[in-house]
Amino acid sequence: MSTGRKPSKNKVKCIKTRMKIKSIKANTELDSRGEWTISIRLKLQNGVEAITSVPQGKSTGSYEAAYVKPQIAIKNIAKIIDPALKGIHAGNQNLIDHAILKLDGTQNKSKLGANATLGVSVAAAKAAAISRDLPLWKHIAHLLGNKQKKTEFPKLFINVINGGLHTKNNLDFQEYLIIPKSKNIAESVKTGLALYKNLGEYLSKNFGKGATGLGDEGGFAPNLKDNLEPFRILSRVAKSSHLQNKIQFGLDAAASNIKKTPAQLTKLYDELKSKFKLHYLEDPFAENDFKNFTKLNKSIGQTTLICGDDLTTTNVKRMEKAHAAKSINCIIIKPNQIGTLTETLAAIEQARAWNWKVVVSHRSGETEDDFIADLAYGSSAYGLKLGAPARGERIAKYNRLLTISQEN
Ligand code: 2PG
Ligand code: MG
Repeated sequence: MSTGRKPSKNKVKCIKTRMKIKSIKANTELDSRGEWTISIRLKLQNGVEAITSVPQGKSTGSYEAAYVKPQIAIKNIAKIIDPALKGIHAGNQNLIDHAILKLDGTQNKSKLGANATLGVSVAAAKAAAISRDLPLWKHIAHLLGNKQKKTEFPKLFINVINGGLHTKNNLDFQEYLIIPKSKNIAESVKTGLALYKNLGEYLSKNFGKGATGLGDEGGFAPNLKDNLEPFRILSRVAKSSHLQNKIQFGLDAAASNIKKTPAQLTKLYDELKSKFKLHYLEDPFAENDFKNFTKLNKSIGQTTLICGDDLTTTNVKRMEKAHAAKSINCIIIKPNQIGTLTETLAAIEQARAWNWKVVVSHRSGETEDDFIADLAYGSSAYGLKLGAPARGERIAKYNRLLTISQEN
């Protein structure tokens, strides 16, 4: 999805000075699961317009900001947000987001809906970037006070085998990830693609054509003999593809949705760690189990990233709890878990101050909006979790990163 209409160079100066919000309208559209979500069209007085659309999770944490039904979000934007934000300068993200917070007035955006607030917040950033004639990632870097011209590309966290709530197979764990080692984006994409394609061949040859059906995030969704079998298969395929030195393995257990005890889970993680050198482990325990996160972080956190998603929900208050307990060394950032860009950037800054690795993430119900690619690159995130290189809504993020690499 494009970020909107781009002005010709000679109009840029005038456009920069007339960045006030003129109108904000929302509409329904479908996400990648065929469920209704919303898209937002924000216009500035200078004629620039930006469009954004909002993703939706399935394995959502209970501490995430609340969505409201699409029709209610649309009404809230028309009746409450649009009249209040008219005339505000789109470059003043802080002012916009604080105005939104004040209009909402709840702890978790339950009045306006985090789908409404995030859509407006991101659309304002997009419109400001267009007006400033900057790529969105650079505008985001400026919002973070980071003025350097070049930043590093995030590592790709590619979900190649799906389980849990994202499909209907027998795997308890939600996401089996490969992480190409390179930060050169074209090389990482090539490595990811090669492994994903060879994995498809392997599954179809060994388990029949039915094994190559896809889950919500584009990874294959076969029934396999146990929860560790995907890594045995991935190791074999990586070896036969001569990619074993070019990738690392990761897992999003999404353990809030798994009926296993912490002791059973810990046993599996120990095996994963020793047999497959697990580099990354997200939500290894349920969303309130800070204690077991802490134990695991203490035992393997030196060499494995122990990452909070449902545990922390991009929310600084939850992050403070995790920090005090030393539960994690890495955090998932999902803008829609908190509901404004300003709060998302605050979470990133806080994580960085604690030396946690930052992994920006998509949702399982995505749209073609490629905003998270700019967010990951503009904030110099360690990683971007973006699903398999299949299906348009995931490919949009890969392609945006490839485009950004040309903008440098
Ligand atoms: C997760 C996400 C994205 P969902 O758990 O990390 O991969 O899934 O959007 O369903 O919460
Ligand atoms: Mg997760």
